[in-house]
This record gives sequence, C-alpha cells and structure tokens, in this order.
Amino acid sequence: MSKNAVRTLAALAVLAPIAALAPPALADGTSAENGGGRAVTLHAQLDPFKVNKVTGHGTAQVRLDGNEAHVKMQVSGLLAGAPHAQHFHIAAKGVCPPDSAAKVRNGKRFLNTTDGVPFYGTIGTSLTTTGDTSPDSGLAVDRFPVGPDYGYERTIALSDAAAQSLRAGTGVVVVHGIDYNNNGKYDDNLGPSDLDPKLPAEATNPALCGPLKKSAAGPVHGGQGGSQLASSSTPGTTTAVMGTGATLLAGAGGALLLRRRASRRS
Ligand SMILES: [Cu+2]
Repeated sequence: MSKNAVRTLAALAVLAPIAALAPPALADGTSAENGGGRAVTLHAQLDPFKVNKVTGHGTAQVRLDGNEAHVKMQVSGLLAGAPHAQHFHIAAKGVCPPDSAAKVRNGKRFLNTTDGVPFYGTIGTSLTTTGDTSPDSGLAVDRFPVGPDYGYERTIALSDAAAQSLRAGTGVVVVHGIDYNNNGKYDDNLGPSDLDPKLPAEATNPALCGPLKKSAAGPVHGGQGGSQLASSSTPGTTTAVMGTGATLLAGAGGALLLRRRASRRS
C-alpha cells in the first residue's frame, strides 16, 4: 500500500467518528429533496450471461438513504487479472436482457453493452473503487475491481436520477468484462468495444447482471465467503477493496491495462 493510501485511510479513520455524529441534518435534507425517500434496502443476485461464455456469479446489496447508497458486492468467477467495470444501470425496464437480445457480429453471437440498454438502461452510477462515480467514469478501468473474485464496498452519493430509479425498482447492477474465447485475457476476437473502439469488446461486454429488488424488512447481512473484503470496514466511511491484481494495475494507463496479459492463474 502506498504512503498516500495509508494516509488517506488514516484520515478516513479519524473522520469516521465525526461523520457518524454529524449526518442527521444532511441525511434529512437529502431525503426531503428526494420525495421523502425513506431508507430502503435492495438486493440483486448477479447471474452470468451464458451467451457471453460467462460462468461467474455475484450478489449486490444497496442500503439507500436519501441519495446516499451503501453498496456491497461479492463477485466470483470472472476473468482473472483483469479490471471489471461495474455500474448501476437505470431508468429502463429494470431487467436483464435475455440471450435473444444478443447479435451476431464478426461471425460470433454475443451480447454487447448496447444490446442490453433497452432492458437495463444506461449507466447511472459507476461503481468505482475511488474517485468519481458518475457515468463519466463508466470506463475508468484503472478504478474498477480486478477479477477473478472480489468484494466491493463503498458509500456513494447517487444522482437524483439514479436514486429515483433504484427506488422505482428499475436499478440494475451490471458487471462487465468477459473472456469469450477463454484465452485468459481481453483480446480482439470479438472486435472493438461498442462503447470505446480503442478497447476490445471483451473488456466492456456484460458479464453479470442482476435487477435490484427491495428486500423484506430486516437486517442486512454482510458479504459471505469473500476473502478480499476487509473485515474492518466501518459503516459511514468510503471503503473499496480490490483484489491483489489491482496493485499491479495501479498507476498504469487504461488501454494498456486491458491489453496486458492476464495473470497466469487459470
Ligand atoms: Cu455497465
């Protein structure tokens, strides 16, 4: 861990108790602006897109209070050593696309991000590990978790549009990045990405998807079985936990990251 990271963590640790004492005014104000948004807990089961040759799984939980979302995810079985963009997609049908939404391109049948937009909508929130979480960071590949397995936890201030969509039941968690030809890296076998032609389609095609649904009242249980999720995460602070691969990737350029060889783990 870099000195800066340590310093940041130390600062967060100091600020956390203060934040814990401070928020009522902010929370109330935010709730009032958002239609009196009562705190709600949402869950998503993240299932793989088989048409994209994905076999991983995951879960996501969101505690939404006003516009503040405390997000927890556990993901497993994705491409190792590769960054996985992840978002709340919003304001469409609130469902994951069926395999029949996939199209044939370059002689291969697969689902790209655009194919799914009529179902899950466009990006409302980028579930990055640090920094900006707006749609502008949708492809900030140096700030997303790294596969194959990871835990993710972060408290995020959602846009009004995203908060409203999640409350309306049209929020969908989508995790991107596939290995269609199973060669251990993002490559160009599917052609360029529909989102950024400088990236390979494998890097941005949807891997896992799950609609966020309101759960029955009751306590939220933390991520189960995740080895990479910090056990010391403090409610109210911003924490993001990445896999070991993230250390290797930190500081390098995005496109380079996607083209570098995946780790030799298989
Ligand atoms: Cu997405």
